[in-house]
Amino acid sequence: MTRLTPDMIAGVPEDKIDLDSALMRMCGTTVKGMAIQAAGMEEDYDFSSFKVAVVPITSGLGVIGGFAQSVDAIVKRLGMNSYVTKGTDVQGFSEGIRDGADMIMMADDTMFIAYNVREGKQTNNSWGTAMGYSVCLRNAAGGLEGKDVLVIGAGFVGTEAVQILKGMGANVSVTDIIFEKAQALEKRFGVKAVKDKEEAISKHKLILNAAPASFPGRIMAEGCIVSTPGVPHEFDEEGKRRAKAIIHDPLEIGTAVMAVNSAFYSLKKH
Ligand code: 2YJ
Repeated sequence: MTRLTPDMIAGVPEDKIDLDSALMRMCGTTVKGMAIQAAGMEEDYDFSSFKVAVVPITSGLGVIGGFAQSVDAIVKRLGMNSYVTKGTDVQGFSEGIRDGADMIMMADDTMFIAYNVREGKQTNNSWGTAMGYSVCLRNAAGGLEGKDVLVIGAGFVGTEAVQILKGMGANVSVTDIIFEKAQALEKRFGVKAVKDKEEAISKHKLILNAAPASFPGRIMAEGCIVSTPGVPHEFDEEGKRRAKAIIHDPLEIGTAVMAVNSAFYSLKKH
């Protein structure tokens, strides 16, 4: 799993990439609209009564400069009442509980979760990322029913994406540099494992790239749509020209889906 670096998320708190405009252009929804769809809901919601504590975590490789502040800003853009705890780790968690937070968000080197305190339920970033990028792909493609979709990468996000995209009615193929991992998903979920990644890319107009690598534009199909959460993120000029849309951000799509999904554990009840 790739670790984010401060430079990858540098513009997130101030919304420098203006993801709302980019998603609106490519997929027809705002970030909040996409996240609401990803949580299986339709109408707009006012999340302002929902209090979120973001806890910086020092374990493992430690705090990533700007990470908690980025998560906080993303959650605020959804209209939630968010703040970064003063304390870190268990102290920060305890602070959130003490202050009456409805949700605690925190990440170490392997997991990033939103914990709904009221319901005792967690939403993890692998699912949030796979769901968010699948919804974006579906919206950009005008639906996925009966369409061929390639998932690159059979890790945590890829495994979630395979199931989600299949559930959206797509004919899913999956590829991984370790072919056995793609074959394992074929066996588990009845999707198609493909060995030749480059050939698969050139044959697909709809791609969810859940691997921490991009690919050369010369092998991309004209007019393809690439939903690509992986970091580092880099597509060459030819790729950018050939693609109808390249959907990417370093943190916001997955985080927004986690937060909104977590909030709905409480709000769906009322
Ligand atoms: O609180 C902090 O600043 C750090 N402990 C954040 C660590 C963020 N974690 C990562 O970037 C890992 N790659 C895990 C992310 C999970 C993505 N599915």
